Amino acid sequence: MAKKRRTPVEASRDPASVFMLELAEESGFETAFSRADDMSPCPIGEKGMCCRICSMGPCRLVKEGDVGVCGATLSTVVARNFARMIAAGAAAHSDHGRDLAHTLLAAAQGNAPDYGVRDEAKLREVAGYLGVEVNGQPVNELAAEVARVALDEFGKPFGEILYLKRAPEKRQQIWRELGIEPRNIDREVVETFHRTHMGNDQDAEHILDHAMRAGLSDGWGGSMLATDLSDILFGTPSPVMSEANLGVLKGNEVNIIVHGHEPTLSEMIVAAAQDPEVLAYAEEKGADGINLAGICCTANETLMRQGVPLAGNFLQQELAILTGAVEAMVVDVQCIMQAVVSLSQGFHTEVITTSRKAKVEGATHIEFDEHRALEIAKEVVKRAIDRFPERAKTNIPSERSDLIPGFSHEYIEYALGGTYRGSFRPLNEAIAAGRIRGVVANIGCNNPRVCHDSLHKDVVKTFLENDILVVETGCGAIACAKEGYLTPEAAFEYAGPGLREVCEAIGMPPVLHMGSCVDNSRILTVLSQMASEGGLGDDISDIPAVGMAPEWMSEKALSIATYAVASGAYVIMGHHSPVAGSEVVTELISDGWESKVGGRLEFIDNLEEIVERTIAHIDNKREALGLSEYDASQWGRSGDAKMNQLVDLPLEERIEASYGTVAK
Ligand code: XCC
Ligand code: SF4
Repeated sequence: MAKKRRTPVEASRDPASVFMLELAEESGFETAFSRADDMSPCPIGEKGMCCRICSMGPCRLVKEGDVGVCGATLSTVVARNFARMIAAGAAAHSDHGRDLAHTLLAAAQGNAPDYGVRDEAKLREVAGYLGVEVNGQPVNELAAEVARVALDEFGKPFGEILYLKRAPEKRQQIWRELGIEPRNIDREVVETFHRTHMGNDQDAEHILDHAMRAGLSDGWGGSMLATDLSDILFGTPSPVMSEANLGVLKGNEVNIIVHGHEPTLSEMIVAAAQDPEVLAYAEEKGADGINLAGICCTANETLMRQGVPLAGNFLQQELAILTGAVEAMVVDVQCIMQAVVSLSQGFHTEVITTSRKAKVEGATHIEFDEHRALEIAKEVVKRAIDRFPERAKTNIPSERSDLIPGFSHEYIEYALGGTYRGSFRPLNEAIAAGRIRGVVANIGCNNPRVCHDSLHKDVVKTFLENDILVVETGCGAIACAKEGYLTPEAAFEYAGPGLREVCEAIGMPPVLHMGSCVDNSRILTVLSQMASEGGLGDDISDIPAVGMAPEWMSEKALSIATYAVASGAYVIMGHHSPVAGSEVVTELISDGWESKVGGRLEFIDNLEEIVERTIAHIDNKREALGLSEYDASQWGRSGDAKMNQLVDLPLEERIEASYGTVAK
C-alpha cells in the first residue's frame, strides 16, 4: 500500500527548499524527502535491537528478556550497536584529521607546492600542545615536526593523547580514574570493534564506558587535530561576510557546488576559479563568471575562511541539482547521498568524486592528489565550464540570507578581550551577572524524518529570547544562517535584553558560527578556557551549557554527542533514539554516565521538552554555582544606539563597523 507523502511545507521549513520540493513533485523527481515518506524505518533496527555481527544470526530481539542464539541480552546487543556507531563516527572525523596531517607534512617537505603554512602563530601554538620545541627553526622544519607528531597521535603504542592536557585538570583526572583516557586515536576505534565482535565484551556498562573512550579520541584527538591543522594550512577563521541558501546560485555564471567535508581540495577550487585563464575559458563558453557555493561541511570550511556562500545544508544537496543551474557538484567525503548521481543524470550536472576513499557508481572520478592540487582543481573547474552550454531551463529560488560566520575560539577570545589581552573573562562575567543566562551549542545534521530545519530554527529562536547565547557548527549553523540568525542585527530582532546588550557591545551575532563538524573541537576549547578562566566553577560540567543535535542523522553526530558528554556536558539528541530498545542502556547513558562523568545523553523527540530541559539544566547549573537567578527585567537599559545604527547599514559597512576590515 502506498504511504501518504508529506506536502512540501510539511517536509521543510525552508522556503527555498519548499519551492524546490514543489518543483520535484511536479516533475516527478524523487528526493530523500519522498523516499523517507515511502520507506518506514525498520522497527527493530530503529531501536538498536537487531544483532547481525555473526552468522548464527541475525538475531532480532523484540522485548526485554529475549536473547540471541549466543545468549546475548537485549542490553548487550543495543549497547554494542550503539558503540559501533560511535566508533564509525569517530573514525570518519579522525581519518579526516589524519589526511590533513599528511597534507601538512607533504607541504612542509615541498611535495605539495600548492599548500603551505598560512598561519604561523597557530603552528607555534599547536607545536606547544604537541610538545614540539620551537627554537627558531625554519617554518617548514617546524611544520614537518608538528605533522609527524600529529601522525603519531593516531597510532603511538604508549602514553595517552597529548591534547587531553588542554582539558581542565579536574576533567583529566576523571578520565584517568575511570580508565577512559584515550591512548591513541586509532586504538580506541579498533578496540571498539574488537570488543563488540562476537564473543567479547558482553556487559553493557563496560561496552559503553569504552564507547566514551572512542568518542574522546575523536573530540580531543582526531577532530581537534583536524581543526588545528586546517587552521595552520588555510588560516584561522575570523569574521567574514557571506550569504546562505539556494538563491546564491547564479543564473548567468558557471555554478560549482563543493560538497562533503574536507577543505583540502575545495580551497584549491576557490583558487582555480579565480585563475584568469580559467575565467577566460568560462567567458569563451558564454558564462559571465564562475560561482562557487558549498553544501554540508565543505561549505562551512570554505565559508569560514574564504566567505564562499552556502548553497544549503545536508537535505539540500538534491535540491541544488533540481535547480538545473549546477554545472558540477564536486564531492569529497561524508554525507554525500548516492542519489545525487542518479538525479544528476536528469540534468546537465556532472557529479565529480575526488577522494580515493569515496567513489559513487555513475559519477566521474577525478582522484585528488595533493602533489598536483591546483592542476587537478583547474581540470575540475574546466569540466564544469564545459557543461555550461548544455544548461537547459533553470529554477533558482530567490532566497538568500546574509550571515557573518568565522567565530573561531581564537577570534571569540580576541573579540571579548581586545587586541592586547584576549580573554574569556567578559563572557564568564556576562554569564555570572545573568546578562547571558547560559550557552547552547546547537549542531548537527538534517534528517528527512523531521521537518527540515524546523527544530534548529525553533529551538534557537526560543533560546535567544531567553538570553541564551548559541554557538553552532555543521548543518545546524546553515539552517540558522538561512533564517538570518547569524547577523549582528539578529540580536536586535531575536535576543532577550541581556544577550542583546552583550551582542551590542561587541557587535556580534547572537548565534556564533564556529565552523564545520570537526570544529566542535573549538567548542571544547572554549568551554575549557571558560572553566580555567574562573568564576564558573573549574570543570566543563560546572558551566551552564547544553549541547544538542535536534535533527541528527549521522554516526559522527553520535560520536560528537558522546565526547561532549564524556567532557562533562548535558547533550540532547532529537527525534529518535537508537538505544530505545533497551531501558537499561537508556539509563546507562543518562543517569549512569552522569554519575561517572557529570554529563548525560538523552534522546528527546519533542521540541517543548528539549527546550524545557535545556533551560532547567542551565538554571540548575547557575544555582549550583551560586549565581543570581536569571532575571530578564534587569537588562536592556543601555539603549540600542549601536544596533540601531548597524541595522540601517548595508552588509559590507555593517561588518566594517563591527570588525574592521574583513576578507571577502
Ligand atoms: Fe553531515 Fe557535517 Fe551532519 Fe551536516 S551536520 S549532515 S554530519 S555535514 Ni555534522
Ligand atoms: Fe545473534 Fe549472538 Fe551472533 Fe549477535 S552475536 S548475531 S546475538 S548469535
